[in-house]
Amino acid sequence: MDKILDSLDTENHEIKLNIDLENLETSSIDTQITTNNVKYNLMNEVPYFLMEEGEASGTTNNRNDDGDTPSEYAQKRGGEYANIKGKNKICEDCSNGLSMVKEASYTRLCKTKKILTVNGKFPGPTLYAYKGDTIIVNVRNKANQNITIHWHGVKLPRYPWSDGPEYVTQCPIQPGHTFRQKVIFSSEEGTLWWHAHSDWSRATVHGAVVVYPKIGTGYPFPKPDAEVLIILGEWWKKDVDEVLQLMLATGGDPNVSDDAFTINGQPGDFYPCSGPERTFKLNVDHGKTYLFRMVNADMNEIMFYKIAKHKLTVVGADASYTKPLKSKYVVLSPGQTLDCLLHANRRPGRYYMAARAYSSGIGVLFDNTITTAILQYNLNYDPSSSPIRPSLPYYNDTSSAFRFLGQLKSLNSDD
Ligand SMILES: [Cu+2]
Repeated sequence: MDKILDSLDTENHEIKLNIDLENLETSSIDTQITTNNVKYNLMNEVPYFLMEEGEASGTTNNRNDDGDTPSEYAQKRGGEYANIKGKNKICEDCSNGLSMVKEASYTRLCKTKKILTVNGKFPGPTLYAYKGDTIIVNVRNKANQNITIHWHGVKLPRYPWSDGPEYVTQCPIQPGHTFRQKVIFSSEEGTLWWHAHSDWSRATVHGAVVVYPKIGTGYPFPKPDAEVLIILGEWWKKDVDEVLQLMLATGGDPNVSDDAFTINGQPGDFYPCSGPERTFKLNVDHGKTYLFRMVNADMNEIMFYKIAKHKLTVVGADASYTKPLKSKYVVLSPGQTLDCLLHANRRPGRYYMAARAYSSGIGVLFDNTITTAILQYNLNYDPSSSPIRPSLPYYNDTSSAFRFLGQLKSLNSDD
């Protein structure tokens, strides 16, 4: 059995975790979570990399204004650091420390197929860190194809050796092999994502990265009551490799027939052969504020996203804070992330959130369908009622797309 060790070094502000790539239907994984204070000597691991002491890694001399080390501060905050370790458990049933047997395959739109995943999850597991953390990730490739894992939007200052793009910053990880990589979170704060960076494998091999403010600091907005991941993705009925090969052979656009967009892995209520069990549902409490951590993990499409009767206030993009921007809809380019605040202050009930592609190219094929999920107020809705629908911008509404994008401003900008 394969063993996965995940440990947290609070003194050195490091998290270590393993992720396994696997083809569903074929693998079982044991996961063990331990906490210990193993000290990693990064300089020994990467002998050709020169880093000035304390720089970028965020692992040394890291004290807040009160003089606390991260672990001291974490104790004051009720073990918040321990919680983040718990969040990084990338097993489904870790109650015994050693557990998790993965089963089978994914079914969407009445078709079952094997997909490449990390730990059998689609979307993949979320990686949590604090700004300044250094994370060690062991990737074991149990698939039958080469793979790399890329840390999208992580600057990795002066450390490009494990950034992911195949044959650019690293060789691919071959089937059966393991690659140990270091991810340095220096100035990023907010939401990012990780994904495979070999051909189209990222279509299913991806997940969110959440970077919290450095311990001792906070958000530049009132702390939300809770946070929610919203990952926009796609479901291809064909094997994604087939889609890619066909596209390359014809020189045209990817075949988009019968496919779907997804919200957190689910197409929603309006696709043929989809329905309530294939719809992501978000329960909210009236009066609370939620931080939506949004990722557009689509291969190619810019997406409009909107929640019926609710506005979103954008407060960050690509792990940088923005000036607050209140909008009835948001636009995310492929690969982009947004942090948005949602105030659950509308009449209690059920509301659709929906996303569709923006496409203005004449003659360009694209998937002109709408994916949906449901926002519903706890204890205040009739589960049989039909949610209120939002009116999304039309697919070729260039002015709406650019109006939104043009209004995004850095928190530090003058205007
Ligand atoms: Cu990327």
